[in-house]
Amino acid sequence: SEDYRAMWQDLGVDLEGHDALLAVLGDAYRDIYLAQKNRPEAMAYFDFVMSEVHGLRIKELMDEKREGRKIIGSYCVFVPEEIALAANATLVGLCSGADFAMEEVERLLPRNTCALIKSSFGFKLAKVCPYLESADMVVGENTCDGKKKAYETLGGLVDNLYIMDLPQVKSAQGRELLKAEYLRFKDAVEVLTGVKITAESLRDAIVLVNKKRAAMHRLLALRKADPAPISGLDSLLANQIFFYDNPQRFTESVHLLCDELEKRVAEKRGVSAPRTPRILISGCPQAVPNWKLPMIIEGLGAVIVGEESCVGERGTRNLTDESGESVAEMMDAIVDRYFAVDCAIFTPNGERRDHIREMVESYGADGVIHYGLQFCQPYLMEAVPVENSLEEVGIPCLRLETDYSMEDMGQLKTRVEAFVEQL
Ligand code: BJ8
Repeated sequence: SEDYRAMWQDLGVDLEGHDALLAVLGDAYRDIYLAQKNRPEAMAYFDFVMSEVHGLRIKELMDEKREGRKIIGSYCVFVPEEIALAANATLVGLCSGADFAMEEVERLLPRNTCALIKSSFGFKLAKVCPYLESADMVVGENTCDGKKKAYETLGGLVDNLYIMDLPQVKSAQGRELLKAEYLRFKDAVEVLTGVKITAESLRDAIVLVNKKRAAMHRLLALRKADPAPISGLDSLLANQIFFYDNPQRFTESVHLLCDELEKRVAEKRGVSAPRTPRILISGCPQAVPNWKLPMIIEGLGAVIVGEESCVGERGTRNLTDESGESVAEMMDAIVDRYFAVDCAIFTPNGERRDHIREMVESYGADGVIHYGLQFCQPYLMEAVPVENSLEEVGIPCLRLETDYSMEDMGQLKTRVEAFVEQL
């Protein structure tokens, strides 16, 4: 609408590039999502959110800003939403799931940089992400080498970039570092918003985010059923929208979806026939609108029953303890909760292999497809030990390496097809 165009323009969004992005996004959504069969009716809410991804949700954020709230953008699940919420800020995930302005990007970053990092630069350089443009603070975290070095350059493009250091080892010293960084982040957010976090506001925030995660846990549990009541594509969409929707409304919508899925499970109705080959995806995050791999897998007649990913169960697995009474106690609980995230930037990272095996078992997966983005050292390096650990328990694993382009579609299809046939 005209109102949205004016809003985007006020934000400094490049309207022409943005039109092009929305057109591609709309087409992809129609071809990949709306073309699916047997979708739950409650997915209508998520379709609506996607159709308004740069419209209504941005308008809501602008309304929040007018009321004095601040918007914080994040690229990683290590940035605690609880701290932002408790200080009267809204946290949004900055998605980075599509190639954009690649020529300009490659003038700043080496060609052999992962697609996710390139994408985050592309959205900034082309000024096509209203979330990024509306953010009062953008948090970059020292995770993989690619991201931490890229943020040095991004600092020259984003004037409110805040860098959070992260440990690499799950030791007592590692935990101390994470705690110090979360306390420093809390101070920075309080300065940004001018609102001091209290025990009450922090508890409310912890409860709110826990509810959002618990709703996702309910969704995940329903996917254990055979036939699976929901496609991997639709579940991935919920996991993606998790990062930028209004938390309360998102939680309610996931529960409505689960109510419907519960009925499906009771009636043994699924998105596909019983005993359809069940796949667990494991690896790099799949940010909006990166739907390439699930589109291929489910297009070949398999069903994805879980995502071992930050846009998935690695991101939502644990709840934060709600019993702390002081801000200090609750900050400790937050540190404990996030310190358990088994990202491949940690060494050693055996928990991730254990989690993958647990997930295979609980979701009844027949095989694992390891999704590695090209040039992503942490996940590509871990792919081999992941495969070996699955081999020990007789679970086949297909290691894929890809990017956001569509050039390898044919090759990927051939490999996934051969893999699915052997299951
Ligand atoms: S907690 S997975 S969201 S860092 S794909 S940019 S690792 S080269 S995204 Fe991540 Fe946080 Fe970890 Fe999760 Fe680097 Fe690999 Fe690119 Fe990656």
